[in-house]
Amino acid sequence: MRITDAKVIVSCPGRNFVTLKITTEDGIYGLGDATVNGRELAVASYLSDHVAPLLVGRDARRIEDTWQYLYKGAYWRRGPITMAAIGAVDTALWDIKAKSLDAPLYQLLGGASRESVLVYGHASGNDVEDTVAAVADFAKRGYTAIRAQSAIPGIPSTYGVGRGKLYYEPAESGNPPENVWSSELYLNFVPRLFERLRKEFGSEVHLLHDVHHRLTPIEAGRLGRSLEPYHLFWLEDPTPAELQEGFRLIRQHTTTPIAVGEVFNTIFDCQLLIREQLIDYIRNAVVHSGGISHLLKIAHLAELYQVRTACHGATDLSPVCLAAALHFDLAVHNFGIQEYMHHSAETERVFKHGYTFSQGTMYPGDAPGLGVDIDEALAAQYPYQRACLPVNRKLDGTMHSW
Ligand code: EZ4
Ligand code: CO
Repeated sequence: MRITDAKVIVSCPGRNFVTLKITTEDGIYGLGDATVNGRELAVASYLSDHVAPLLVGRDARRIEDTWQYLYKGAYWRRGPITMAAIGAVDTALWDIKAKSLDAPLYQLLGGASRESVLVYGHASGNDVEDTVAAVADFAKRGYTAIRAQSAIPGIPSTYGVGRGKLYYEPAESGNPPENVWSSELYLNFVPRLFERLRKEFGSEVHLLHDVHHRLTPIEAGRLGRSLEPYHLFWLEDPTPAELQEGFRLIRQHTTTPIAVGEVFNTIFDCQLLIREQLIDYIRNAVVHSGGISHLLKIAHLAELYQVRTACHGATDLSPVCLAAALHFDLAVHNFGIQEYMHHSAETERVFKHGYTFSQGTMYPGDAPGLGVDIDEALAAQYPYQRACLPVNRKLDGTMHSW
């Protein structure tokens, strides 16, 4: 089954997406998401200039060999752009293989380990009471796991505070917007938010919170400890994770579960975090971590150490990526939870999908392959629009992690 075409589709139906479409000689095609938020054109060029010419003529059935060919063959290993490109190829080849066998992808990954996939949504507000109302709204929609973020009094802009109820899109057109940050104000505020949320919603609902890489390990330890009475499902990205050893310090100070990994590219970014049981949830995305093939290796390592999976699923991960994640989530034994942010109406029109949401869970559907398609003619009506993620400065102007 030779590959005859590998086409890169860049479009902006509500936001920018990069999609790879691989076609074979017998007419079967597969899709892969290659979107890296704010750096879309770099992956598009990597794919069309450097990868597509290598794919034409290859046997589409040889997924692992193609993965190793692109990874080892580039010489320059790892990195978000390379791994997103490899991830797109890998996902498209899994889609093709599953379609050619007339099976939904999860059947090729070992079959269903559960009936459906637990998901969480993002609730956010401009103050504590606004956030209480947003969490109530998600609970009413059937969510049993809800991430809560609130604007911090005294800081004009805060990560995670959405523009719409179901929709959170941090990228903005033009050059990066500048946010302002104070760890001191944040650390004093967040426990008050979760005290209020537990009072309102009781102990059953799963509450999550994303620190977005903004604290030092000891600050994260303090936050985790101060949130223990409110028993969070997890505290996400408490500190930048380039220094995996930093998480030892967090573990010494708190039993609040820790999740990390949405910016990771490979198993090498998390192998120490997993082997030392410094985290509870590993959040690598299908698109940014080399696709289904590499994510399975991470999940299998994590299983040995009782670390569960929790794929990144923000709005900038396309419906192709979400579908791939849902098949993976349904199949792997050590699945924990899946992030799910609704896509815009334009995105939903361009990407037709079989996955469904019901009562706080999702199901990938039983169509052959990923169960997702792209309307190329419609996608062409939404040309790329330059957009960037924000940057972040402390109150005194010092650059900080966004
Ligand atoms: O900021 O996907 O948990 N979700 C997140 C996301 C990320 C964006 C970056 O592109 O942290 O909202
Ligand atoms: Co996050």
